[in-house]
Amino acid sequence: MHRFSATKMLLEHLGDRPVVANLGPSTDELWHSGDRDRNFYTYGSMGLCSSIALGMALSTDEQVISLDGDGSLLMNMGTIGTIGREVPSNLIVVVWDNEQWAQTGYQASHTAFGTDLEQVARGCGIEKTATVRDEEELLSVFHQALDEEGPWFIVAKIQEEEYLPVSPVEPEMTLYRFRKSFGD
Ligand SMILES: Cc1ncc(C[n+]2csc(CCOP(=O)(O)OP(=O)(O)O)c2C)c(N)n1
Ligand SMILES: [Mg+2]
Repeated sequence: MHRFSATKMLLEHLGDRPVVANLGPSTDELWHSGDRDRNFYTYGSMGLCSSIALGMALSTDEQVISLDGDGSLLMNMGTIGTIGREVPSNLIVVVWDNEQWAQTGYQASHTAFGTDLEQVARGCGIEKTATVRDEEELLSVFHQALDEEGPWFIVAKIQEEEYLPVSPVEPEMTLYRFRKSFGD
């Protein structure tokens, strides 16, 4: 499974729901899949994608989707514990797990050596979890996540492919329009 194709697929099915993307290629590929007011790009903020999505989920009744990365989550694994503690029923975390810190030179991450982020989530009390390896499985569990209360934690195993151009995201502007999309 490739992240860009899978991101496009998820965007086609998630309607108007807010999406937070991990820094680097996850953000670039979300932008290339379709820039929208409700995309929140986390350039530079390694490890904070699911933390930001958690804060949003606790502040709105809408379902919030986090498109995180294995390396970033490994760096801030406490986020998973906090999700397990707060149990936000409207949070869906998808982890693009390429078993690498890809953007900085494809260094193998812990998930290439046996760390199982789904089991970490379960150990933190998150009951709705899955690990998927192709788009069909991902779409099936994603629909379940949209239909059933969460929090959901879905590890999507992916293979890296050539990067798309860096998206021309201007952080202040995207933050402004993202906030505005929630109304007053
Ligand atoms: C605090 C901090 N440390 C290091 C970096 C450099 N850095 C940027 S992206 C990245 C790798 C992120 O890995 P992952 O979340 O798995 O995403 P991938 O690149 O594999 O898509 C690193 C180490 C950073 N931006 N911030
Ligand atoms: Mg990675």
